[in-house]
Amino acid sequence: MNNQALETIFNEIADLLELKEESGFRVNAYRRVARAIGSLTEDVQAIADRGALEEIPGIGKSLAEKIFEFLDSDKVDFHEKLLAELPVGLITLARLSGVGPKTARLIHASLGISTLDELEAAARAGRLRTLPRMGKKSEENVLRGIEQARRQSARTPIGIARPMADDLVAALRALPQVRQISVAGSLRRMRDRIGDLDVLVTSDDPDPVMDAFVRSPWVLDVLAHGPSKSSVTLRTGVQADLRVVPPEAFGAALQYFTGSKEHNAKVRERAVRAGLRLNEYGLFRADGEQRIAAATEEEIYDALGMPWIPPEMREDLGEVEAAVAGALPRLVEAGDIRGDLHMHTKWSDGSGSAAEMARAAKALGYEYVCITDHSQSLKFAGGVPPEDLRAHIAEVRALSNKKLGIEVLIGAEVDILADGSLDYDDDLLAALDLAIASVHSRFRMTESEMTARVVRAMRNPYVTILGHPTGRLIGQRDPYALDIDAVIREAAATGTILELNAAPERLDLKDDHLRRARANGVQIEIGSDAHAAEGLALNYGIGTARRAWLTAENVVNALPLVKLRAALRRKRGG
Ligand code: DGT
Ligand code: CA
Ligand code: CA
Ligand code: ZN
Repeated sequence: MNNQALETIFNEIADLLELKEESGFRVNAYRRVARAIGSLTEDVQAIADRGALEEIPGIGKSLAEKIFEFLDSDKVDFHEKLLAELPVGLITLARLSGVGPKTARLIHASLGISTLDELEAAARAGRLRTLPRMGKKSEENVLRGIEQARRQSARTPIGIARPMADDLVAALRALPQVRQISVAGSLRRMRDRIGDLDVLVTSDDPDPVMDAFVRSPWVLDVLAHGPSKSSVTLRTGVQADLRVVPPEAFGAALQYFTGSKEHNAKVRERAVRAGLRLNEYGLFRADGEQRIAAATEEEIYDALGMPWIPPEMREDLGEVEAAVAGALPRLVEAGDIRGDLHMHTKWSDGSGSAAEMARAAKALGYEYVCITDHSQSLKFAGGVPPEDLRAHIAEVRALSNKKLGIEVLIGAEVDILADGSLDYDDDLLAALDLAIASVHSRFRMTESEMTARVVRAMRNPYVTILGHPTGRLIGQRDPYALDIDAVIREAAATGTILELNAAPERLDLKDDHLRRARANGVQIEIGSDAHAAEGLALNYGIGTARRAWLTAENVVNALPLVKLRAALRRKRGG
């Protein structure tokens, strides 16, 4: 849990510095380190013990000292000092759409406001309009921002929930009384936001398992404590349910607690029609106690005349009917992915070199990667000027496939400017293997303006991929106003590939949009958007793709290199 705590602290430092409007470089340095620590697979304590902290990308002497401080005292002095200056609640206020750091500080300094509730009361009472440059309209914007923030905070983004669940599972797995263990619920179905964590354990001796669970160090509050079910609130504010069943009922319980409720209702209906009864202990004859299936999910589905249905599909969106008809698609899986086409290096706001990213991708078993740094206008993210990009193209072309064991392509994540034109000339784009066009600025346009902007970019023959098409940050920023169906139609008409950005805070396009894209025959690129070697994982993206029933045929980076190159050239007519 050290890593998660440090990630939070460094992110809070970045937030507080941003609140103070300190230099973007400083803010970004802390964010980068937070991200690097968050993606480590080893505890920082172990790394510190080996004296290898400074080998973590982005960590120099002063950050290493802060980590030591934390390991010694559970605190970082610099963080505490910042918190003493500005209440942490202001971070939430500054993040509201319609507020921002300057206004948040002003509101705090002049009205003493530091929480959402206080801000809401002040806005409703018309007290915000007494401040300089604030009016009735800005009060309305603030109220809208508050409503949006409340709506989002009720569920936890999967990128935050999953690591918590993994820690919990690892701790429980170590108990001698635990036989099988699995996550269940919406987390197993890979939904992008999670209501609560569900963990299922089998054991012949549940009491010690439940005791260990409710006493674990990250539990804040125990809501229920019984032999088959316990519920707690974790220190992170997220609720977790643990259920313990006997080993012979594992499959039935896993099927039941994975849900969704709608999927289970559909499955139960089939059981009833076959004269059977299904619950968390097994599949039984309706007229007696005879158990037909219980140990594995496979045997339960099989007894109901279906193949096993992948958890990501269990939303009652036609999967039961497809399974019964023998028409379940073979969903894309990690092993189908041959490369990653979206990543940043230290040429813009990443922390590795092109060769380092390539080697890390090679270690994942990939055949190719594409380096896609930010374009010139994105100054705060180290956007690359055209002449530098020319030099990078030459450098990447000189990287040897033989030596690295992986093909390195060169592209760019090029900004879509406010009018839909691109941040590099066509000549330069033509010299790249691909261009991902993304919106990174001027989010507040009307739907028709934004749609026209994006569509114009897609009509450029050198725009290979539309990056993170809706711009959402799960739990932090709503998608911008965009007619997604018009964008999907345009993608189909122009042969533009749509991105499924696999960064856990984005997952953009989301499942529902991906289903519509698939129905329109649009190709999808699943890209990590990694900013360091550790960020190359695509697991959340693949889970999301599976929720949309995507197969390897729908995914452009499941193609072998030769076919990929052809696919990338298709839109250019070459
Ligand atoms: P969440 O937590 O809101 O993200 O969504 P889930 O799907 O994880 O829902 P949760 O945690 O309430 O329950 C986990 C699963 O357990 C759910 O998907 C289906 C099953 N389940 C829970 N309560 C009931 C119930 O009252 N009836 C049925 N049929 N299934 C239930
Ligand atoms: Ca749940
Ligand atoms: Ca639950
Ligand atoms: Zn981007």
